[in-house]
Amino acid sequence: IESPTARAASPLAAFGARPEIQGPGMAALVAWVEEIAALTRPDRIHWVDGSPEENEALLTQMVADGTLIPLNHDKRPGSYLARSDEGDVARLESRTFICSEKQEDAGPTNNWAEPAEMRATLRPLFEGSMRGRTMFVVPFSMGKIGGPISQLGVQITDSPYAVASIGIMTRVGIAVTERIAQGAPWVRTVHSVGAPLRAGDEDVAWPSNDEKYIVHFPDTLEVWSFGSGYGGNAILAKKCYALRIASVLGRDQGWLAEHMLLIRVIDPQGRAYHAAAAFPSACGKTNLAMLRPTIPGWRVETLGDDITWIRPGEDGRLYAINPEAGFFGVAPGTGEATNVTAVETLWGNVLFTNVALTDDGDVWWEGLTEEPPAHLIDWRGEDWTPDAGRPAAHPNSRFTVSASQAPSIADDWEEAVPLDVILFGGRRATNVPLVVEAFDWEHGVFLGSNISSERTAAAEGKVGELRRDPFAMMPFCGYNMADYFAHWLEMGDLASELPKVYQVNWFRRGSDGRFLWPGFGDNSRVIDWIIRRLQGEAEAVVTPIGLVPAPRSLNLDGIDVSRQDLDELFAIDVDAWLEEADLTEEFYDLFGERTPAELRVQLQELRTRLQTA
Ligand code: GTP
Ligand code: SPV
Ligand code: MN
Repeated sequence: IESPTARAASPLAAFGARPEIQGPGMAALVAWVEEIAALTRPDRIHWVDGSPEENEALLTQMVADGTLIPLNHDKRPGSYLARSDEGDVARLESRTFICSEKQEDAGPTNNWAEPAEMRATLRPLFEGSMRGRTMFVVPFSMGKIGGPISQLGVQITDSPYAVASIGIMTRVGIAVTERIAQGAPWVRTVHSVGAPLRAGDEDVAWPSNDEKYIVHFPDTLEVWSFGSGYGGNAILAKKCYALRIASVLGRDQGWLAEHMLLIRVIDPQGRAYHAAAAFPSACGKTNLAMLRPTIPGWRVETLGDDITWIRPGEDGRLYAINPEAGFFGVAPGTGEATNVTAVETLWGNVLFTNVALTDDGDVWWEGLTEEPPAHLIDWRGEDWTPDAGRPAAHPNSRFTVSASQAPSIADDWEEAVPLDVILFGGRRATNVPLVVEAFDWEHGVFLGSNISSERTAAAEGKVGELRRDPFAMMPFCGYNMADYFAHWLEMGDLASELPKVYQVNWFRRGSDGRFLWPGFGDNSRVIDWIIRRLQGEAEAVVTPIGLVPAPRSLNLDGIDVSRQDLDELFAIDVDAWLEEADLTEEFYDLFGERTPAELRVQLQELRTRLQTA
C-alpha cells in the first residue's frame, strides 16, 4: 500500500512489498495486517524480508531521521547510538498487564484487566496511531527456523528502531513468512510508539507517548504494546512473547519458558556440562553467560544470556534452547576487568542505547574503563565531564548485538542441550550464602520460589529496595505464579533424570558495604565446586538451608578472600532466616489455596531445621 505522501527518496522504498508466497496460512496473515492497518492508518506498509540490504537501508533512514547517530567507523564499524526519550528508559512493570479471561489466572502478582475492557481502552489509543509513519510487518522465529522447540510470531510496529532490534534479537525474514503460509502456528504482536504525525509535523528522534500499555492476552496469544519504544516494552518477541506468552504455552503443553542464561561448562578433563541460571534483571546473567574462568583448565561456552526454553526429551532428561539470536545487554559495569568477552563481542555491528558518546565518535559507559574520558556527550545529549556528579550513561543503557559475534559462543549454540544444573540467584547484600545446594528437586523449587533481590535500573522503581522475584520471573510470568510453582513441581515428574538445583549470591556485602566475593571470572570457582559435586568429587556440609561447601572444598587458589570474609559469605543467621520464613509464608498466603502443598511442607521443614539448629 503506497500512499501519495510516501517519500520517494527513502532508501527503504526499494524494499517492503508483500511477499508473493502462497499457502493455506497466508490469507490469515494478510487479513490481520490489513485489519491492524485499518485501525492504525499508517502511510505505508513495509513487509520486512530480513535481507542485509534492507537492514542497511533501514539504518540509513534512521540516521537521516535523527534516530541514530552513526559511530566512528574506524573505531566501531557498523555501529550506532540511539538516545531514548528521558521517560522511556526501562521496562514498565506498572503498565504491564496480563489480560486472561479469569483474573485468578493472572494471579495477585500481575496487573489484570478484563480482556474486553482492555480492548476497549486500547482501541482509541491505536486508532490512527501510525498516521504519517511506516507500519512494518516483521515475521520472526524464536529458536532456529524449523527447530523442534522453536516458535513463530509476527510483530507489527511503527518503530524502525524496534525493527532493527528485532533483526538482531531474533531470526527475521521470508523463511518465517513461508512457514506461516504453510500453516505453522504464530503469535500476533502489535506495537505502536503512539506518536502519529500530521501533515507538516516535525518528527522527534525518539517518538513515544506519555500513556503506555504493555498488554498480553494469553487466551488468544496476542500482545499489544503502546507508547514505549524501549527494549522489553517494544521488542515484543523478547519478554512479552518468549517469557509471558510462552510461559502460558509451557503450562499448557508441558514445558518451561524461563528468564535464564544457558552455558556449557567444560572441565579440565574435557567433560561438558550444561547449566541454566535464573537471576533477576541486571543481576549477572550476561556476565555469567560469558564467564572467563580464573581457574586453570576450565572453559565456558555461551549458548544464551537471558531466556531459556526447557522441554523434556525422549530420554527423560530436560533439554534447553536459547530462543533468541542476540544479546540486549546492560552496558554499565561491562569492561575489561569484568566481562572481556562482552567487550570483544562489541567490536562492531552494535546498536547502543543511552550510553555516552566520546569526542572521537565512539561510546563510553561507567565501568568500560577505570578512568572516564575528560569529556563526553552524556546519554541525554548534554556535555559531560568527570566532575558532573551524574552518570554519563544511563544505568539501564544497553547494547544490542548478534549472539554469533561472541568469541565464547558455542559452535552448536542453536541446538538443544541436556541440562545438568539449574542455578537460582539474586542480588542480596545479606543472608544468602555464596552457594547452597538443594536437597532435591522439591527443595530446589522451594529455593526458586523464594528468590528475593534488590531492585535494579532495569525497570521502574526504587533501586536497592528488596523485593520478591521468584525464579527471576516475577515481571515475566504470564499466569498465576502459584500455578507456575506447581508447574515446576510437575516438571519433576515429566523428566526421569533431573538437573541438580543450586542457589547462588555474588552480591553479599560486608558490614563496611563492600562486596565480600570478587565475582565475575572468579564465579568459576563456584561453578567448579558445583560440577565436582555432580561428579561426586566435592564435599558438602548440611545446614538448615541446604548443602554448602565443606571447608577447603571451594577452590580459592590464587585469590585473596580473607578467612573472615569467607565466614561472612557463608554465615547463616538463624533469626534472620526465621524472619525470611515469615515473609515467605506471607508471600505464599497471597495465593491462598493455590500455593502447592509441597511448598508449605518445605517451609515447615525449613523452620524445623532452623529451630533445631
Ligand atoms: P538483564 O539483561 O537485565 O536481564 O541483566 P543480566 O542479568 O544479564 O545482568 P548483567 O550480567 O548485565 O549484569 C548486570 C550488572 O551486574 C552489571 O553492572 C554487572 O557488571 C554486574 N555484575 C554481574 N556479575 C557480577 C558479579 O559477579 N559481581 C558483581 N559485584 N557484579 C556483577
Ligand atoms: C530485563 O530487564 O530483564 C532485560 C531487558 O533483559 S528488557 O528486554 O528491557 O526486558
Ligand atoms: Mn533479562
